[in-house]
Amino acid sequence: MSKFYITTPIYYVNGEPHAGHAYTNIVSDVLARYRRLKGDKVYFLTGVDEHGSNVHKAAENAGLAPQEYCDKMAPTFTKLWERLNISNDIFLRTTSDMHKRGALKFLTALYNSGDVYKGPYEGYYCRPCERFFPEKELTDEKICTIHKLPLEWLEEENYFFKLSKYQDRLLAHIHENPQFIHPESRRNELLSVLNSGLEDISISRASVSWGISLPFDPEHIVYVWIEALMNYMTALGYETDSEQYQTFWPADVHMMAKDITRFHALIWPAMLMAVNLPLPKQIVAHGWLTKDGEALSKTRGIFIDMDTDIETYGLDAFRYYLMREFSFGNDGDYRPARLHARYNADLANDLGNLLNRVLGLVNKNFEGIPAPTTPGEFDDEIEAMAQTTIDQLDAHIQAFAFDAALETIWEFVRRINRYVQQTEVWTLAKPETIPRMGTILYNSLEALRIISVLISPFIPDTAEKIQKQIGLTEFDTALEWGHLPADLAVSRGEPIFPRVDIKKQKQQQPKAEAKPQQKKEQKTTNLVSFADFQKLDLRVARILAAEPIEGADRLLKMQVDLGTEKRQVVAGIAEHYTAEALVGKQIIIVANLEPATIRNVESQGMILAGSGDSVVLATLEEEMPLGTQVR
Ligand code: ME8
Repeated sequence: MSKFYITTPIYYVNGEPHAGHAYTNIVSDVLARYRRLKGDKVYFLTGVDEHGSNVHKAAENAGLAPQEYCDKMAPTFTKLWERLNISNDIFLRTTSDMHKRGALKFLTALYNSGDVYKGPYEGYYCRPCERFFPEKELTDEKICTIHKLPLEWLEEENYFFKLSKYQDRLLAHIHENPQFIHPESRRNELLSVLNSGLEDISISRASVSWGISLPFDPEHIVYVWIEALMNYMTALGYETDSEQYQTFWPADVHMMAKDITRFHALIWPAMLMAVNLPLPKQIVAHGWLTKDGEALSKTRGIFIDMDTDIETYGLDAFRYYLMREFSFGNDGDYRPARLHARYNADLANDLGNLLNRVLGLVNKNFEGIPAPTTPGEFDDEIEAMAQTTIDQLDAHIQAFAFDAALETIWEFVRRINRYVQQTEVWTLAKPETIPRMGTILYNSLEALRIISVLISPFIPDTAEKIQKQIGLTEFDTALEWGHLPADLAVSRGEPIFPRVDIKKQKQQQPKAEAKPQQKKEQKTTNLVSFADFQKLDLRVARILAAEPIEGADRLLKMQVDLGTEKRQVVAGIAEHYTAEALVGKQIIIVANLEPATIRNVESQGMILAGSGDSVVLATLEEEMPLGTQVR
């Protein structure tokens, strides 16, 4: 069994946590849960950073003493982690005794290393960042590039850490350990910082009163960032050299957003080098979660209303959306309309309906789960695909490619939907074919059981609901085909992803692109002649490729094959289908509609779909050759 120690940043308590913090903790939770699933011994740390002038100021603004203020704020974080089903093993507060004692031990060791000296310091300081801006980062306006607030001029006597001394060792470490900083873009950025030269950094503040005094000079308070980094060790019981500390240090993953990689990948390792302790194995940075292209910010008041979305769609849909839609490492804009689309397409349609359909057929035709007695077409392929899905998922998670990981699982979900379709299992309830029907249903349920295990790190509640409905009383994590016992009494419960109240959802959506006026009542008095109807050229076509249109949440651009020619069409179905789910589908197209330009994209035809509260594409009952006329 290997160990896995994963940490999130400890967040400042100068404001309540927001969706950006939620993203970091959900990503870390997925990794922690995945490693537990694989049998690793996991320790998962999150916490709060309670010292420094930043927090002190917030306490003053709130009219509270700093400790009182921190005691009030810390629960806003723990409550959110509970609400988001975060499986952290510890919640560290930097005002705790355990942390303070550990920090003093570390600071003493740092001082004893001989790499700490006293000197004057002056420069421009950003209070929300809690850092001085080096000369080369200063703009003419002397404004913080992150918080867009004016920098303050500070002059004081400080203690310094000889960071510059570690430049070569840091460079060598990063070169020798290519995985040390992830992703590549951040690694390159930090290499260029290193190559341009490191300056020594101040590690104390004489002007700050809220924090931990230096053990070697109580007049000075340790700089909040230096103190905060030590939390990764103090949380394990470093001060007593505990068994926990012996087992889990060094950390396997320090997870964070790209704003604070310098502290973690340069300063923290240099501090550890100075005191001769092992370095964390990997510094992993994700991008910004943005709203309308802007970074969320407590200081600037830019928020995402995650409460409403979780209330509307459920926690698992929110977790799924964040992990599926954002490409880890890059910035991603949060859009409720995309969450809606993912909910309908991936969760309710692909997964929810599959479970419901298979359980419905089992209930109707069998007493409990049928035994797989009668192998047939596609069975081997399904079983093999279960294994490739497991393997590919592992590779994607190792690479922090959570979107690809989920897409891999969903390819399998969609394959099982096709399996049910191709075998026309619902037609097999006759005496001579019922054993085959039972086998197909068994295989579908076994696939769903394996899917439930694979999705459990991402959407743990849903995974449990699926297994309960299949009839398992304890969560079965086995990733071997055939583990599902026959004869289990299935219980087809409530749909796992029920229909969402669309009106409620609509209220939150940004104004959609202008839609042609829809007539409320379609009276049949509006008759057309048969000759008029015959003017329409309706054809069977297949979707070859689909992609979203930049800046239009509801639209998808598709390439379709009509047998004799290929066309591009635009359709307003992005809230109901994802691009991936559409590829390969047979649809019906109005082939002789005048071309139209929608959002600067030419559309050469129209796709037919049922359109009410939800939108469902029209298809033929069975596949037919492309280009077949529909009358
Ligand atoms: O920096 N998108 O605390 P902090 C994604 N106390 N992630 C975001 C985000 C966004 N828009 N906004 C914040 C500190 N985050 C220090 C850390 S650690 C030893 C000390 C997340 O409250 C992301 O993880 O400013 C980012 O790195 C962190 O919050 C910064 O949190």
